[in-house]
Amino acid sequence: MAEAALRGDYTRAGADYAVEQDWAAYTDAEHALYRRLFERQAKLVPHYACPEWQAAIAGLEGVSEKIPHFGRLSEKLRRATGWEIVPVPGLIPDEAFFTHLANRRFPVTVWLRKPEEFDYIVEPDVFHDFFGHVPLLFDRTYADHLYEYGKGGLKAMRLDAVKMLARLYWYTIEFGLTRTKAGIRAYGAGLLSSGGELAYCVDDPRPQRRPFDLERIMRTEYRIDRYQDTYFVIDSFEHLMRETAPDFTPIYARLKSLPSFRPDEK
Ligand code: HBI
Ligand code: FE
Repeated sequence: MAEAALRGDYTRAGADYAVEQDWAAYTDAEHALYRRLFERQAKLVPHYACPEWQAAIAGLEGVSEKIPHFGRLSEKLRRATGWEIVPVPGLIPDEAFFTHLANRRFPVTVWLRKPEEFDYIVEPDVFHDFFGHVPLLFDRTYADHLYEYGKGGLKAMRLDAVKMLARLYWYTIEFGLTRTKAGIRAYGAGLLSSGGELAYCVDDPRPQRRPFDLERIMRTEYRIDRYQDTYFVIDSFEHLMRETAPDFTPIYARLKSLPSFRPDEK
């Protein structure tokens, strides 16, 4: 991980890359920017977020006015699904990331974007990580999948297959869509926290929406700097859990020698 290119303060991070959140250090201006981000998404999520995300955010008080206090959130989260939040300076190396997930800890970045990054940010900040990822950790099936994903990540490192597994994370946890009784909805954190892509991923006719297909996902490249050309749609978190239950070792072995697909490939 080229930490030099990252903006967070890694100097006080522990071996597991955990830092203190230092909630008192957030300024009123930062809380106000966070509130504006929250208010923008609050208009969109009733129409585009999956029901599980909506149910979870409704149960979290005080998270719309100020940057959430991770310690208080973790107390609630532990009681719900046994997960907790680990404050981190930003992106952390794969092994640390997978190890946290495999111990039911979700890394949440402690810093907030700058006002000029209101519409787009490259690295995940506290708004992306909290608003996009944390509510679904209150859903038992989703949380169990992420726990399995973390253990699978450590195994993928041993098998030199992290690139394929990272695509699974990208097309589910970050940019996944799900069927619901009311139609297709977003559950991916990159979608839920995005001012523009949240409506685009459901409404726009340009991107293709493919049924969840593990091997296709593992072979499909992705771009981090633009809206997705392809979304994969699960039927439910139980469906995602079932589809990713098998041992990936033989799949990695088979896919390793096959060409990948461009993000927009039909
Ligand atoms: N670190 N803080 C943080 N958040 C992530 O989502 C993250 C990471 N490090 C590695 C990583 N994601 C990817 O390698 C995985 O998605 C595979
Ligand atoms: Fe994310």
